[in-house]
Amino acid sequence: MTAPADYNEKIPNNVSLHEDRRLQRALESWQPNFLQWWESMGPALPTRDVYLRTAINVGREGWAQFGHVPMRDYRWGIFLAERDPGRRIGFGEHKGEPAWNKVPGEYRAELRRLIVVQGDTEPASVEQQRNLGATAPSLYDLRNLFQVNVEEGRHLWAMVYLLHAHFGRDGRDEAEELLHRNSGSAESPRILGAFNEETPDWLSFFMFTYFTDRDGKYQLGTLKESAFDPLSRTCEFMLKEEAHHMMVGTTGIDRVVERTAQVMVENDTDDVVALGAIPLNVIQKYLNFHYSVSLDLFGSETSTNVANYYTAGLKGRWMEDRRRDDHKLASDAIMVDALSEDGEICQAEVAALTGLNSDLRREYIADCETGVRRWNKILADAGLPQRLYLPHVAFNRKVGVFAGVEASPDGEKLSPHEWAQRSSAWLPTDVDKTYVRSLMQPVHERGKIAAWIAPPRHGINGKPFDYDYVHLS
Ligand code: BYC
Repeated sequence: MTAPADYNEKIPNNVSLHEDRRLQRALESWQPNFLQWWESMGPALPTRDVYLRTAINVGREGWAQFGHVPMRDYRWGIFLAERDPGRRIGFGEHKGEPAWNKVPGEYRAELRRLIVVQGDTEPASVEQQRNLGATAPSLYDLRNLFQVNVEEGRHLWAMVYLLHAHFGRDGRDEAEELLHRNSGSAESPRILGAFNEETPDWLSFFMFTYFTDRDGKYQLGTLKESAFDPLSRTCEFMLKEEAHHMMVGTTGIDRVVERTAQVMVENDTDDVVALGAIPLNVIQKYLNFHYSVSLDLFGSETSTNVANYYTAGLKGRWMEDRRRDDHKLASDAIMVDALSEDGEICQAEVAALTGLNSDLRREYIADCETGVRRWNKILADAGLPQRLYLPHVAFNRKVGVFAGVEASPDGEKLSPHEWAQRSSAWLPTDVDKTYVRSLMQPVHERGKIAAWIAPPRHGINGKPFDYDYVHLS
């Protein structure tokens, strides 16, 4: 059984932290550094309090409590999903053996690496979103931004707990480093590419929460399968929080598309620039950018790292227990994206183990398509013929087999010269970005909303749209 959440402690937790004084002291000495980081790199807009959800236990029902809280007093805690004492490893060469509660010496470096990479993305996203509060389209959206931010902060705590509890001095050093690397920094950038990009406007924010947070969902889904039970339980609970981030992205883009469609129909024009909405081709360009940098987050099409992670039992597949195979994959094959000898985009058969990044990316792509269908339904319902689409997997890639080639969103291979001439039709230009930014005038008045986005269908936790979600200071 998991201990009930203890809220009397300095660090709320359900891991009986008080029973391990050394660990508790180590985490309590990391806490002021975290708070200092939050003050200097977290949300810049000054607020008195925000209507936030706080995790209070991990049970199926009632795990969250809602209320107005000053953000600096948010109770970032350590919560692991309930322990199943009989859990067995579901894949790899240790399949069928009891799950591990301690890190096996031979896998220490790999596990630490996975936890550090995961941990690094969490504060990175908070840094990327630091200045968005100043241009929020409504108090509802402002509140959602801050909710995402505090939960990414909690996810950092989740990874730091694992590092402190299971990796000794190296783990503590890594936990410090997580606060020292910064998104976009020239000297010490965040580890993965997408987390060094800017999130300068709310269209980018919604695209980020749709496409990049969704990579988080899939990566956490594979780590939830891990033989290392504390990592598995941590990720399981993080996934519950992640669902809200998905909702913010999906409905955020819904509402942008809805407003654009409305302005197009009312004025019988595609050119909505003078009318204060975001043109569909600009929405498509932002989509192209965020989707392609998020595809990079899955690593190379073939990777011995991922084969080793799987065989060792550290990182499984999405929905591992629903797969109908031997969960070892030693003699299986898989088709992956590739370049032929003459450089054409094609498919190649590789060992299933080395192709696991491709397997996960494929699951992710299928999920991304559901969003596009939703947005196209909004356009169809408005009576418009235009449609959004996901660009080809080779488009604008910086990691993996397509990093060395240029391709159009249709998957046509281009010479560097053609790419230079045509890419401004597919990726946001300075003009597009300047226009989108010009729309980002803050609407911090209760019940009001900016003109470039439709209001949401529902408020948060049963509250209406015009609820006082945020009190500014
Ligand atoms: N940028 O063998 P390869 C989230 C590195 S998002 C820069 O193909 P592998 C969130 C790679 O590390 C989820 N470098 O890669 C979302 C390796 O370097 P080393 C985050 C990259 O290991 C929104 C080398 O290239 N979690 O939670 O099979 C808001 C060779 O690559 C990139 C995870 O990613 C890149 N894009 O797989 C908040 C889960 N891609 O080790 C939060 C943990 C690869 O040779 N991470 N490299 O120095 C992993 O499972 C794997 O490390 C990766 C890559 C999936 C990232």
